[in-house]
Amino acid sequence: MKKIALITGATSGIGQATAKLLAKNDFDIIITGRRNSRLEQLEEEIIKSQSSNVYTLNFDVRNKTEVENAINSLPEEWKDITVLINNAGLASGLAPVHEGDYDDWDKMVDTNIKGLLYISRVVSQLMVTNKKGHIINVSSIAGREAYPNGSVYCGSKHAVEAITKSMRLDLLPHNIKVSRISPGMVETEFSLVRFHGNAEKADDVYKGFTPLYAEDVAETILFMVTRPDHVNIDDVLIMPTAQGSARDVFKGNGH
Ligand code: NDP
Ligand code: 8X3
Repeated sequence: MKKIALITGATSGIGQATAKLLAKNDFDIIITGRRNSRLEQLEEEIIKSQSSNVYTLNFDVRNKTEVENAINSLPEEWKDITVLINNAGLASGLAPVHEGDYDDWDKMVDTNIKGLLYISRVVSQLMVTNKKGHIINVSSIAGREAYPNGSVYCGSKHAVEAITKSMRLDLLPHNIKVSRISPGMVETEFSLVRFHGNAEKADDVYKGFTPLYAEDVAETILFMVTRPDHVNIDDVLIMPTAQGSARDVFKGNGH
């Protein structure tokens, strides 16, 4: 077996691009997500075009029993996970706090914070036993800054930033690297999910400038996971050229 990378949320966007790129670069990969047909499609595509092995786990990161059962069900040779990319996440809704939707809030907190913790708990335990590993948490510019109507999403990503810093210290004695990558606007299914499937609203978000693409983030993740053993890239903030802060996007030079 080659080095094994587990990517959460590999059915779309950043996770899917990262799975493909790591498979192209000598990793065996474990792909996860809720939409099983997409996982099957991705597995088939990678196996056809790469020499990498792929293992598929279909679960919801919000359900800690599903998370535990999924990881425990891995064949022994697949439990030697070298890299964990905690990517699964979402924004649901965009509303001021006094009009926020409780279901949206639960989804974001349960996925972005609790889901990330559940999977980290189980996989980091395996890494501690193996005395090696690398965990990359996908945060966001929303983890560094707050913007109107984004209190819960921004709060969840601020939590990811803090959790990452503590994880780094917890896992320091165990030879396990911990990093975060915080992208600005990336054109994926993110806005479609945020606007509850409204494609017109989602498309508008990326009009008039060139956003990041999932592949831009994947390439940076590849760089992070291929540094020598003694190097940990702690913290990456990656933005579109046209975006200077969470709220400052210059429209006019792009597509
Ligand atoms: P996408 O919507 O394209 O992908 C999100 C992925 O997360 C999907 O594969 C989805 O899979 C998975 N996911 C969501 N909820 C769950 C769940 N409960 N259990 C398992 N998997 C889940 O968005 P992105 O690729 O953009 O998002 C990836 C990460 O990047 C997120 O954490 C997001 O917050 C972060 N991010 C995104 C930015 C952007 O502008 N796009 C900027 C900064 C950070 P499925 O639905 O099949 O379960
Ligand atoms: C996703 C990007 O614009 O909502 O994290 O902060 S944004």
